[in-house]
Amino acid sequence: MASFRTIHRSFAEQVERQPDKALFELPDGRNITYRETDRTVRRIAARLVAAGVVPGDRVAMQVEKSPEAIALYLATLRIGGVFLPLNTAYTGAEMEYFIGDARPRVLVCAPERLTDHAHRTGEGLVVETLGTAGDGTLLDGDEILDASGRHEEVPDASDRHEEDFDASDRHEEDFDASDRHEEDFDASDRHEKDFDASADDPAAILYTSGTTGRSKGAVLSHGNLASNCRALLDAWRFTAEDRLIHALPIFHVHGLFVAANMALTAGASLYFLPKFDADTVIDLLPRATVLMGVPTFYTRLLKNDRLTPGACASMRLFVSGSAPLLASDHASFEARTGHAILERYGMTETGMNTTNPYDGGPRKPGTVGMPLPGTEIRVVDGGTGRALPDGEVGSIEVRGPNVFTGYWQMPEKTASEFRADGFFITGDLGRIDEDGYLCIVGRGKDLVISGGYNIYPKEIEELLDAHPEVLESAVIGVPHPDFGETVVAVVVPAPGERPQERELLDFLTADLARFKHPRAVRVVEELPRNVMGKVQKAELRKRYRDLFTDVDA
Ligand code: MCA
Ligand code: AMP
Repeated sequence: MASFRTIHRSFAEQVERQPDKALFELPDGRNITYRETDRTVRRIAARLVAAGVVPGDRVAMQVEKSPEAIALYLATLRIGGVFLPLNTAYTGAEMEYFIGDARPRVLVCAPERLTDHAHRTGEGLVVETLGTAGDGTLLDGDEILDASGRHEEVPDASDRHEEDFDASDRHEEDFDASDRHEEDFDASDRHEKDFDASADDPAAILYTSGTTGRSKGAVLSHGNLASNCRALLDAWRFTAEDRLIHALPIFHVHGLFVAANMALTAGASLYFLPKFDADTVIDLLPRATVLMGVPTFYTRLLKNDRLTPGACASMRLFVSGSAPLLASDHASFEARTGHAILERYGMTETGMNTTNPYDGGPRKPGTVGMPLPGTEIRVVDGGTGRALPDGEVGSIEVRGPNVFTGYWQMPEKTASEFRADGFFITGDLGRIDEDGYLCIVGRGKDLVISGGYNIYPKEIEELLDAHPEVLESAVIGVPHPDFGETVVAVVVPAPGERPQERELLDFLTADLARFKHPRAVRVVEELPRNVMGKVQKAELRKRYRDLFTDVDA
């Protein structure tokens, strides 16, 4: 395999190239430069090394969005750690599972949540804190660096490697994850100081429920992140001149491995917002060039009268993904602003797979475009794996340097989600249209996507079924004007019981992040089933599809 350049090394190059450029522009008016960010990266890296992190160790983070949280990500990569970001909405029970499964060496939590996690310290785990005001134990003691701002155990940004990636000799096969290396990762014979990842080394674990059951950690390699970022930079013509409005959370692929990675490696600037707010975004549009968001961003922007062509004068690109963008929103947005939103398709396990064209072709509403260079997409008969002719609906499968290395400590599950020829079975259903564009028409997997967050019905059903007044339940997604889809629970009472909606929702609180809570509970006598006894969720979705159509988003 030819050489490649990791995300952290590309960032380091930007530090050298333009140290005084603002990387982060914050709502309070503060700017943080590339050089300042690099210093924070080194500080945190030194602290992680002091906590005992060696290559391959997981570093988990559940903190609010901040520039320091991005520095923590880069620091983890720089010392060979495996970054594990967790949704800030996860509750105690959910955190228990992730920490038990991933066994991180370090957990970084918000200072105010230290007491929730303090008891974990000791069993091979160090708990650190990181706040949003430059506070937290992770940033304690600048003296951890020497007078020149360095630490002997932390590789310096400017350490150059022979094997640096040269864009001019890049080939698709450069990133073939299946093509293993002599120098394959071996934690025992690595010294942190020398750490420079090879393409197959793990860089991050992101939890996703995949098609069924408990959350699984998708292990993404340095090659996955770097190759996908490179492909997107090229596809979307993203450069150091760009000023990106970053309003996404940084614990998912979209906000971290698409938006942040692209800016950090291109040498661009980020308007770094703690969360999405339509007015704030519209205030920033006249100074920005790119926005990346989930469809809910666009639905909400369209409701705002201040969204005008003038407000978008400096913008060159609006990107949507993580959930289907309504064709009607696409059309309204173009009519209002003159910009055709560019829709793309990705997954936690694969990063980005396809994109509508930046130029050279129309951005077609209701489609997710064509495969990124180096990535192959096919539509097959889900049962037999036989390729289907264009136009026919089938199972979407993907192969390429972007596809993850496997689920954390689940070799059998990993094997079952791949075909023998290396294609990954996405669980999405689609067809290729007459122009070669992929259209996603549904999901084979039982999944609800609410405001870009994935919610797995099974997780909620298992909790509801454990309620003493519930015999069984079925959880479905129904259309919602703001979130795209929202969760409805359909419940059959245990004999003689009459469970109340409020009581059932309260029952979920300790175990389930708020965004996963059903927005409605319906109590029924029985669930519709087919002859095989399988619950007919399609029938339930039909029955309740109008529950939220009149809700004012
Ligand atoms: C917040 N709430 C939600 C959601 N977000 N409920 C359902 N679905 C949601 N997405 C709940 C909160 O718990 C709270 O409940 C209430 O709504 C308001 O919370 P708030 O924080 O104010 O919500 P918001 O700011 O309005 O957030 C909505 C949002 C946000 C902007 C759409 O959810 C968001 O940024 N989503 C992006 C998710 C994302 O990055 N997905 C990418 C995954 P209560 O008031 O009852 O307590 S990566 C991926 O999918 C792949 C790889 C890909 O292709 O990108
Ligand atoms: P996640 O598991 O969070 O990575 O979510 C990935 C899933 O989001 C995909 O398998 C799709 O079902 C869905 N998804 C992502 N982007 C799009 C899109 N542009 N249109 C429709 N569905 C999408």
